Amino acid sequence: AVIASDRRTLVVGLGKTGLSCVRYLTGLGREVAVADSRARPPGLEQLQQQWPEVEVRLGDFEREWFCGFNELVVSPGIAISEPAIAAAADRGAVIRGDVDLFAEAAQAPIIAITGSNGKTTVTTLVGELARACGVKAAVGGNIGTPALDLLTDKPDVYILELSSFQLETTHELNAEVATVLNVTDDHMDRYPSKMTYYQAKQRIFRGARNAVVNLDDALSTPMARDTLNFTCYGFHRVNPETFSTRDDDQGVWITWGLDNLLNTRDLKLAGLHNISNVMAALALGHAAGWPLDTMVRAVCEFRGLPHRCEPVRALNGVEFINDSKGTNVGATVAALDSLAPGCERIVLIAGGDGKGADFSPLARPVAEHCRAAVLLGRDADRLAQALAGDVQIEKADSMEQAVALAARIARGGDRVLLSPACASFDMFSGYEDRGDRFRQAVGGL
Ligand code: UMA
Ligand code: ADP
Repeated sequence: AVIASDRRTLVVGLGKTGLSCVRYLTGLGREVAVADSRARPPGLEQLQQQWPEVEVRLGDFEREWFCGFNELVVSPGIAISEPAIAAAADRGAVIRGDVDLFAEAAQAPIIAITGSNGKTTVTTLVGELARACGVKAAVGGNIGTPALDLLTDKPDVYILELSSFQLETTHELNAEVATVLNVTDDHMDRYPSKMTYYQAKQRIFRGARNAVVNLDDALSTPMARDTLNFTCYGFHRVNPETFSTRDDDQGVWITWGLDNLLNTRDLKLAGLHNISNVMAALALGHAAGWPLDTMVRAVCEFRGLPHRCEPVRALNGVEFINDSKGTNVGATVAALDSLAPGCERIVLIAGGDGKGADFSPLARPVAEHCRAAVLLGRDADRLAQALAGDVQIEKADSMEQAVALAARIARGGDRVLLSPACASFDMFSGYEDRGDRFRQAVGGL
């Protein structure tokens, strides 16, 4: 490796993450420079006000300049395969992310959660369990607050939601408890293969002491398991030291070993996938050493989050459900399979930016559960191709039109489900905006 001349750290990206890195590094007395490919990145004004001495270069990344640094801290929204970053790495520069800096500095145990779906729900729920157990928790990461901004909280425990992008640039997380909830395709526009996406997620186990393993998804198991303790969960796998479920004449129970912990009708969350999320949260809390009885009481209070299989309105016997956060194929498959048992048929509203995904896994649940699919957004045609022959298909140009069409098609006892299997950025400012527009349209019926 060549020793580069610039002693500063180059912070690449000036979103929430970039700003948190500047704040943290300058707080340590380190010098930084910033690059962002956008002409007007979101944190620019704040940077110029608070740290006027920091050099910022905007627009196309400059290869030569990047190669002058020994350390690059790269935001999750930027691929490390970007030519200027790859060139700096080839010259011997260390490429890391905000979570790597965080892991080095954290003084309290870390509970780390990744997976293709359910991350935000499980992370929020584990935060609630901590609170109920009297444990002071700092909750952040991909869920919203950048990890480095949690350091000043001085908590008893950190609870982090981590994306594959954040894990790619993390060398050793050293989590007390780590989990990969599940792996189905996502972000195929950023990964050359399923394998590289899976490997990024597996990095969460580096240096971990305890792993929480989903027995229903083989890809949840750590690849390197030498020194790890396991806590397992999964449907219908009643055995010692495992969170599971059991059916009897009173319904479905969540169990620990041979004991019934709670009846799922006492949960305020809907859907089978949420029973899986509850088991995951209990397993994480258990691995962290928190008392089961307190956690059981707290999971029964948890109401879930907006835009995730959220009931919006019942009208003429039709229930409208907002699952705008269903942004990949696996999420929509789970939402359909989870919500179908409670209704006659589902009218699905889907479509948007598919991020390069293969839509074919949707064909089976759509054929089984749907009366019709109303499609919108950039990948509506590709989606229609994947579903062709299995179901009535309609196209819409706007959310208002999609909702009106779906309402016309639905019959009493049906559910109208917005679960797009796609990102929203082709038509909306984000999944919240998309879900809000759905709510408004439903309210206006
Ligand atoms: N960007 C550029 N040029 C740059 C830098 C960024 O075009 O030089 C673009 C990126 O392509 C992206 C956007 O700017 O479209 C934001 O990227 P960023 O890295 O600046 O993002 P932050 O604002 O720092 O927010 C990030 C996470 N965003 C991403 O991973 C894209 C947030 O997750 C996270 O909450 C935040 O850090 C705090 O940790 C959001 C997300 O969408 C919710 N995550 C993806 C997901 O959940 O599917 C992974
Ligand atoms: P993430 O943060 O990983 O995107 P969320 O908790 O926000 O996950 O849930 C997003 C969507 O993923 C939900 O609206 C639902 O459709 C689906 N989902 C949630 N939990 C699971 C799960 N355990 N397995 C499969 N799909 C899930």
